[in-house]
Amino acid sequence: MTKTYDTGHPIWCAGCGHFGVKGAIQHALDDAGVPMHEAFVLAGIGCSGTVQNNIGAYGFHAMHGRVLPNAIGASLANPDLTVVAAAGDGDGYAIGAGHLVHALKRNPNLLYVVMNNGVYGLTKGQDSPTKEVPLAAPEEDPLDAMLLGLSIRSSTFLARGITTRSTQLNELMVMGLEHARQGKGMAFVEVLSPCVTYHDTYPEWMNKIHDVNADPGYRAEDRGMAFATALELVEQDRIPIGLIYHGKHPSLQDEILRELVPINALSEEKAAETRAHMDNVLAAYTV
Ligand SMILES: Cc1ncc(C[n+]2csc(CCOP(=O)(O)OP(=O)(O)O)c2C)c(N)n1
Ligand code: SF4
Repeated sequence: MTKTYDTGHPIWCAGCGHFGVKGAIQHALDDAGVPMHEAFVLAGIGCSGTVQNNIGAYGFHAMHGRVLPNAIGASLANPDLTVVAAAGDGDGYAIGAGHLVHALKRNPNLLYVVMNNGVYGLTKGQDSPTKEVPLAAPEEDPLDAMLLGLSIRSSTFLARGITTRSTQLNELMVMGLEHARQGKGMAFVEVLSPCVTYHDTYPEWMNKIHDVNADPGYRAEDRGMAFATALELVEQDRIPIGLIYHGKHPSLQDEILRELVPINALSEEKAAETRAHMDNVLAAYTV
């Protein structure tokens, strides 16, 4: 017997950017025609961490900062799943920063969406690594995750959108999902998604964004050009948005599964083995 649950209503404050991110992820899944039972959306902890409750897909609530290892495991275990991982900037760029670096290095086939609002929304507005002028350390420069991604040579898809430009955001999300589904590796899409309650950056960010794809001569496949352009913009206190980089590198699945027998957790034999093992583990705790 199976039961299908309706998606729940978001718990976010009215005006929160995360509504736009949820819409863009759902749009990309719909555009690609992914049936609900073949889509898996995982999220970390934070206001951003509830997004999977509101999307028509399997959902998983990972530990704070740990959504990427869970998502990579799922995509390796069941290559038929379309895997989307989502996190906040606190989740993804502070406690989860190490996982981001290594995921970009390994290039797994999944879409990773970070909802950047410059603060820890759920815990009431503390500085995150992307806060422009951190209250606790005003001399620190904010992290720019696109520059970080560009510095890792096996990154293959780096894009940034903003919730106020929904057409562009939808296009980036569709392209990112396609990249992952076609086995080209990890699509990393950061979305500027303001927290209207603790750090309302709508006016400021609308003045600072610069769409690199509108620049004549900008080539997203040229890592050097992407890096020089993004760095120059960041140094001018601007925020580069658009498809920043799109390149090629073997994916983690190419590397791991090329010579090994695929680890398919769905095979009957494997499932029976895993069930027997879990029964033994549980039996050990039974008094
Ligand atoms: C291991 C661990 N450390 C800290 C926390 C507390 N915590 C919950 S949400 C959160 C930050 C959320 O901020 P962000 O990831 O930016 O998402 P947002 O709420 O802004 O969407 C923190 C620090 C936690 N739940 N688990
Ligand atoms: S606290 Fe901020 S991030 Fe959280 S739901 Fe409200 S506006 Fe969104």
